[in-house]
Amino acid sequence: MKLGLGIYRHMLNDDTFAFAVQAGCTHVVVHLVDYFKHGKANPRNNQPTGGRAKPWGLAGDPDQLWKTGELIALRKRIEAAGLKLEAIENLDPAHWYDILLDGPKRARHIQNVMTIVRNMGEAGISTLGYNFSIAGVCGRVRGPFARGGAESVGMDGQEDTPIPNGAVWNMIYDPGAPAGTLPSISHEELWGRLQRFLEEVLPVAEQAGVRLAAHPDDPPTATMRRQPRLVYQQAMYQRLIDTSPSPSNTLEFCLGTLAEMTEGNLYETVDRYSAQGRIAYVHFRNVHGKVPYYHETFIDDGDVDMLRVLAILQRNRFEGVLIPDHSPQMTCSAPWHAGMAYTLGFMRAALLSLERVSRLAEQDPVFP
Ligand SMILES: [Mn+2]
Repeated sequence: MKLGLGIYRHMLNDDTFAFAVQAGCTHVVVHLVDYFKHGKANPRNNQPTGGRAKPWGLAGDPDQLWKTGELIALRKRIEAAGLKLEAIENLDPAHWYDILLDGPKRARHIQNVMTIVRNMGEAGISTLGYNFSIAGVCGRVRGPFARGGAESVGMDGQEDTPIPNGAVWNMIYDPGAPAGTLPSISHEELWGRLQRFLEEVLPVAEQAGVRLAAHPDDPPTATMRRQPRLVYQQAMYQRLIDTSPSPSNTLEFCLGTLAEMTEGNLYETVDRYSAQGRIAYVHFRNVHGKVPYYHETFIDDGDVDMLRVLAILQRNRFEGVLIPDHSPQMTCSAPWHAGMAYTLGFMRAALLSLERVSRLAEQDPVFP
């Protein structure tokens, strides 16, 4: 298994790359969507926290798709810093909102995603994380919930505020949209939209050598803002896998989100999906509680035995990248960096000790 860091768009610079190398990372996952643009709900020195129903900000330019040349330039900058670019995480709502909404621009948006996937393949970037969600990440509260009063995020009850027209995935794609809110749809309707999307895009992805990696719904409630969620229980990932046997149909396996779900045994779930070889990369995060009442914790301080999770992944020969998902903000002048460094140090020690134990066990059959 390999250690990586997820980097937000506004932090894609040499200082962040150096920070990743210093913390023992060999890989990075990058966000090209700027979640922090014109949004008052998201402080730029934290994960995008949003509010219960406050948008993260404005989506990008609908006519500016990520081009092969700029993707190659980014990959080379990252490689020059001594790292590998493992994945791009999340599509820009501006490029694909009518796929999620089944709107009039759907055909063009399918072409957009195909173009992005082809450009990624040409640029040598093999994984695209996505989140097939209408409401996106929302319904969350922020507070001193983690050990020692560290600021973290969580949920404090169901969120049913409807989504205004012109917004999807918790970002605004059309600031001039008429007043009103998005009508609710059924779970089956949303599954149908995902299935059509995968049927159309997976063949192109396969040909381009790119994996699409699906994040589960975060927070994983059955509905959010009166819209259905797709993967809000651990067993529901199987339906997504079973949608297509394509090797490009993979998972962005978010342990924190899976742990927030109300049903299932997380260790069995990690075993089940890692044994199928469909995990593209892992979001490594710990939480306390379940939806709709949970909060994010320090990596060693939540409900999940993260060492046991790693041991299961190793047993099933998962060889991909693990990145810290979010960490509580630590009390110092660099709260995000300190939280990440703490998580990465924990992960690095855990991976080294797993490796050591398996080597010792090979040398000495009675060990430990
Ligand atoms: Mn995640």
